[in-house]
Formats: sequence, C-alpha cells, structure tokens
Amino acid sequence: MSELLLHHYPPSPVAEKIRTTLGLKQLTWKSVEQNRLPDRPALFAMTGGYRRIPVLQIGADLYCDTQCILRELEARFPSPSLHPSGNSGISFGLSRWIDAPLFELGVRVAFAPMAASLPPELVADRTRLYFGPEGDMAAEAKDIPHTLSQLRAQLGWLDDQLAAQGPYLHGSDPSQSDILAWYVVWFVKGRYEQAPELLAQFQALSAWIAKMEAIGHGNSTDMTPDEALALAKASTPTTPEQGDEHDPQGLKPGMSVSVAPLTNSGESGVHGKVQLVSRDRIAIARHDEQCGDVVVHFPRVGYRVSPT
Ligand SMILES: N[C@@H](CCC(=O)N[C@@H](CS)C(=O)NCC(=O)O)C(=O)O
Repeated sequence: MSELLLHHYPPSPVAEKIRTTLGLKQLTWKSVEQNRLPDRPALFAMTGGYRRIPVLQIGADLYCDTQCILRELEARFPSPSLHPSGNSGISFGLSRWIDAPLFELGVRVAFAPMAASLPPELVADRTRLYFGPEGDMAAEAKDIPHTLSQLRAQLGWLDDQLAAQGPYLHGSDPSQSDILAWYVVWFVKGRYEQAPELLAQFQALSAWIAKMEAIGHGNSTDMTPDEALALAKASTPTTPEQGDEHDPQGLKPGMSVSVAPLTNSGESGVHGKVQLVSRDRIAIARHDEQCGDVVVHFPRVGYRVSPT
C-alpha cells in the first residue's frame, strides 16, 4: 500500500486529531508541512482548491476533512480500532457538537486573547473563516469571561463522563470520541494562558489529558509539498467507481458536480466528476496538469454537492 501523507501544520488543532489517530494506530507517515495561510499551490493543484487543513494523501487519492480521514484510516488500519466498544455512531454524532460549538469556543479562548500579538493577516483570515464576514476578534477578546462560562460548563460534561466511565470516554480503551475531545483540549491547553487554572478544576479530565498526551503521533518523517505532488503524478487513483441507488440527490458516477463546505466563510467548491457516492462519502475524479488524475474524497455531512 502507498504511504500515508498528512498535509498539515504543527499548530493546527484539527490536524492534531489526525496526528493522534496516527499515534493510536502506531502508523508510519510522511509529514507534509503546509503554510498557515492559504498559499498552498501544490496541495491546491491536487485538491482543486479545498481550503482546509488537514488533508490525507495516499498516492493519487486525497481525503479532505477529518470525518473522511478518520473513516479511511479505520477502514485501512482496523486494529487497534477507533471504536473498541462499538460506539462509532455515537462518536460521529458527538463530532457534530465537538467540531462546531465546542471547537468555536476553543478558537475564541485560544485565539482572541493573543490575537494582538499575531500577524494581522492571519488574524483577519481566521476571523473571517471562523466567525464569518461580521466577525470581530477584538470584541471576542472582550467577551472572554462569558465564553469561558460556556466552555467551562461543556468541559464539565467531559469530566462527568470520564469520572463515571473512565479512564476514557467510553471506558477502558481510547476511542475516536477521546480523540475528538482531545484536539479541542489540546488547543486550549497549548494556547490559553490561564489553561492550567481552568483545567485543574477537572480531576478526571486532568488524568485523561496525561493519557491522551502519551498516545503520541506514530512515526513521521518529512516530505515537501512538491514531492507529494510528484508522488500523486506518479500514482494512479485506486478509488473504485461506485453508485448508490438510494442517493437522495440522484447522484451517479460520471456526473459533473461541485462540492463545497457548508460554511458562511465563502469557501469555493471543488469541481469534478463523481467517482464514488455513498451515504457518508462523495469522491470526485479530477485532472490537473501538475498532478495528473486524482480522486478527491469529502464527507457528505457538512458539504453541499451541486450538479454543474
Ligand atoms: N471540517 C474540517 C475543519 C478543518 C479546519 O477548520 N481546519 C483549520 C486548521 S485547524 C483550517 O483549515 N484553518 C484554515 C487554514 O489552515 O487554512 C475538518 O474536520 O477537517
């Protein structure tokens, strides 16, 4: 099987979700470091401009969005499982809380108080991305006490669960649910100055943090974005053509579509022809001179597929 390439940058909390998954499964991977601002020509040539990080590349197949990456890693490397107690359904449901409202509180707490010390173009970009066109990071910084009241209560839910079921969220083994909760806690812990005081209020969560940190990131070596692009060009996509007779939109292999995230940040859609469609995934085939034929995968949940 081709190597696993993770396009990411070290401070990315969402990428920490996947780095920890690679650690849990003790995998060997290539770390392809991308710019923090969207100056990523080699990656965009492959994905067709999908804006977010991380992206997993396996040869000429690209997996966008951590929902999709988690499913692909679990399918290819089932042991140890991300769902040792069979809680995959509840865990994807949990991701709709953690990846949206909980993560947004984490972004406010981790980013707003230190925004004045960060490059203004980074602050402007992330404000638009996470808080929309009307977003105001200075106002977010002033509102931190209220934001903390929301975050503290929700960290309390994790602490209650861990105290009752621990040492992990679903019992004796770490699972996808732990990894989801972990990336938000990792972000707040690493960025928010008063995180030690905040987290010390939670005994079970504090014990869990030490366990999550110990999982690590597996074994990685570096690869440049241009090397990753060359590898895509030298590879052939392996995603089979697959339809879904129950698809609610009537999508079929060969149809021209655009796939765009359902956000209010104006992210553009990626164009291509449907290669595979299923309940949880849409994969589109595209061609670019720089990388040849590739197949780009997205989750269905959180994305709009529009026939073009
Ligand atoms: N739904 C996406 C969200 C990814 C996301 O928002 N990632 C952040 C990095 S932590 C991002 O892309 N920020 C803008 C950027 O890096 O250009 C996923 O689960 O992968």
